[in-house]
Amino acid sequence: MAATRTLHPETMVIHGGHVAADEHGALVAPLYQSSTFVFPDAETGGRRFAGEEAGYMYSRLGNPTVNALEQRVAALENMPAAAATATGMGAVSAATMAFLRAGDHVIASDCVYGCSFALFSHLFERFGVSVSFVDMTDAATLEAAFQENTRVVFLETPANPHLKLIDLGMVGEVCKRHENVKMIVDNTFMTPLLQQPVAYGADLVLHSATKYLNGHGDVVAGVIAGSEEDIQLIKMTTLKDMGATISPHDAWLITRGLKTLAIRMERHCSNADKVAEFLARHPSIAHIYYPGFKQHPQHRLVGTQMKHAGAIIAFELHTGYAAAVDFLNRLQMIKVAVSLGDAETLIQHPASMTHSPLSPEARAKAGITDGLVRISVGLEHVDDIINDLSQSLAQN
Ligand code: 3LM
Repeated sequence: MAATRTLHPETMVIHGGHVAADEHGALVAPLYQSSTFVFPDAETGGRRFAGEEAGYMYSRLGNPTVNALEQRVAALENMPAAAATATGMGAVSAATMAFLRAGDHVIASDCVYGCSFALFSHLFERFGVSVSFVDMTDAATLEAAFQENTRVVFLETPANPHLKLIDLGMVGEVCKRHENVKMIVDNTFMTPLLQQPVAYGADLVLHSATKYLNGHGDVVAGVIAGSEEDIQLIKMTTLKDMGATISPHDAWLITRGLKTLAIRMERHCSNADKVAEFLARHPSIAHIYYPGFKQHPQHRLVGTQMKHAGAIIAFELHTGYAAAVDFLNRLQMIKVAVSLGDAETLIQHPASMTHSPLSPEARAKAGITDGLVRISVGLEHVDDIINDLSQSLAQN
């Protein structure tokens, strides 16, 4: 493991972490599609369950193929350990709930993915955990939100759907002033290649691996990276007992997808720069949200905490909801679908899709208007993406 840390990220996506060799010398780590593992004798089984001896027992508790993925992501996030999960929401729920009990308090950034918002605001409340959604672009606002019982600070940067950025170093500094607080960062939009939250004090970094990490639109999954102690706690409590465990087959597919992450991100990002420029110049576009532009309020974080602005763009048409829907319906190549980070360019309407779990008031507070559209720029030739957008906008 230590040696892989010295490799470049482009190499780490291929070689990072320990991936078990098989007895035949296969290049690709085998897929252990097995629910359970046979013990050489009953005493060994007992010792493994007692935690006295290392070894696999049952795939909800651990699996070699899953472990290979976990080690690779841990190496990429520059963290000692990782836990793969069945979905990104499995990662969000397992990572947060492992550190919470009734009476505790969570601070979450005021713009997060719709189901994270729903988990925090609806489900947590039922279990006696209170949540403050705050604007984390301001250190004083964040500091003022702390209570004696705050145990988790959760944020996304760039935020889904409109790419607000949060200064991770500032949040890390504020969190350090408080005891017993876990800083948890959802790094889905960036990938570990564009942003490494551990460098700024994050305790846990998680992903919807459904998105860029897998990158091929054929898996729903998540992953959490952190210290050995925190990851062990998550694996042995919220993951083991609530059961959002990833299937070995999905873990194998993600390990495969990861190999091309670096070259995919290069193309996603260069395409996004050109698509953003096209949209910004188009007369039908009222407002564009893209961290790569100087006008973006937190643009200073691009090139510092982020290596690139990423490949998600949000924009508003002059004419609101009806025009946004008509615009989506006229697209020919670009797919109208939620999710992001796939080879295909995907476009969606946050207010009625990804962020529909928020009430209209909560959406307004988070700045998600009815005219907002979010595009995940794919890997196609950029001219084909722009031509499709152009033909649909021309009819606006
Ligand atoms: C989406 N997002 O289209 P899964 N964290 C972030 C995310 O964007 C997501 C998750 C966690 C979208 C999914 S909406 C019905 C489709 C920043 C997912 C949750 O559980 O793997 O979907 O990840 O924005």
